[in-house]
Amino acid sequence: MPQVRTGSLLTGTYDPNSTALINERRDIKEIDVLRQIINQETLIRLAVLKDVKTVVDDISYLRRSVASTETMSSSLQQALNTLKRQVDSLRQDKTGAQKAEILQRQVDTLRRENKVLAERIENLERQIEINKSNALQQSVETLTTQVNSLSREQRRENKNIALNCENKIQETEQKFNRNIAELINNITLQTVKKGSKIKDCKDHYLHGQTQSGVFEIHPFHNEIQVSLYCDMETEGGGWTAIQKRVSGSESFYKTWEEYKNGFGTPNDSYWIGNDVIHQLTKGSNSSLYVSITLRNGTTLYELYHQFSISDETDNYKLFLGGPATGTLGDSMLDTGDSARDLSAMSFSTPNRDNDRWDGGNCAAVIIMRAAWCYNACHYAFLNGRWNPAHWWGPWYPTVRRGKTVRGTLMMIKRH
Ligand SMILES: [Ca+2]
Repeated sequence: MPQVRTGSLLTGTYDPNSTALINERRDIKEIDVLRQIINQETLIRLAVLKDVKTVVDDISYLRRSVASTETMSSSLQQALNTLKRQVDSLRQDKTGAQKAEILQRQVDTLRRENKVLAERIENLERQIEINKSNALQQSVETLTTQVNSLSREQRRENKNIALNCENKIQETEQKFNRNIAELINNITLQTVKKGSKIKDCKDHYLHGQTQSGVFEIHPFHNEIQVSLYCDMETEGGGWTAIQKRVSGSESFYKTWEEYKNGFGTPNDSYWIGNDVIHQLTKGSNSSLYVSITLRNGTTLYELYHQFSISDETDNYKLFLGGPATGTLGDSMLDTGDSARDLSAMSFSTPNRDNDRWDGGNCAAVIIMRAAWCYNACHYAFLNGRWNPAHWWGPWYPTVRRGKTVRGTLMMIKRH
């Protein structure tokens, strides 16, 4: 650094050409140069100071950073140590696993207990359901018992009602029947009074005739009057006898015309006539009652529920229907021999052969010799010759020979 001379400027006089002045001037220049140098140095120093300060600041910062880093490092170290200790502790401490295992076992135990509890809950729920069901069942049984009890009571009540109804119905029916009977009697009486004809024995019976005997009927609803025997006692009464034999006084060896119109006497023996039988049985259902009184006093009978004959143009064909009931047995309808069954057979007389026997006329041969609805020929035949030797099969096989017969009766009654 240059030396500065400061004394000359403050002392002497001013002489621009003096050596002193010249020296002064030279010194000023030097001072200026110095000043410039100083200024430059100052600037440099300032710059250096600034740099130094920056460096110092940097150092300070670095120091703080180092300190901070050290602090952090220390903290990290501490944390690491802690972790190490924890790791060691974890490594050395087996109880963790054991605790885990214990915890696992506890968890398992709890699970099992939960399962047991769940099962218990389920059982309890089932028991509740069962109890509910039992309660319902008991309720249903109780209700059923009550219903049954009510039903029994209702049935008893219904039975009583039914009995009462039945009694009332019976009473009503009886009253109705009585009224009807009275009405019929009144009508019959009025009919008789008006001159209308009684057509059969049932009319007489309904008119109040209850004693059997000979009556007169008007089967054709006109003036033609027929006398005949009415049975008012057998099977409810009202039976119209179409054939009656009590002795051998009347021969039944008759012609077609005689059987058509009838013959004999109502007090003894007779045939009512085929036209009358047809008239009485057409258009309504009738029953046929046959009886044979034997010489020993026994009377046998057979009742056929259905009976009628057609008219003359159809040869008075017989229609017979069951059921057949009685003590004679059936020897007309279903004999077991189709050549002897008589239903659907036409009427034959000694002078008119309508039978199914190709060998001749059943009504003309010596053991019959009387009219009948023959097939080829018969097991039942009530018009046979009274000569005991010549009447075969009045009612075979129950009554085989005419010699055992005391009397016969054929009666009809409309339903
Ligand atoms: Ca023949």
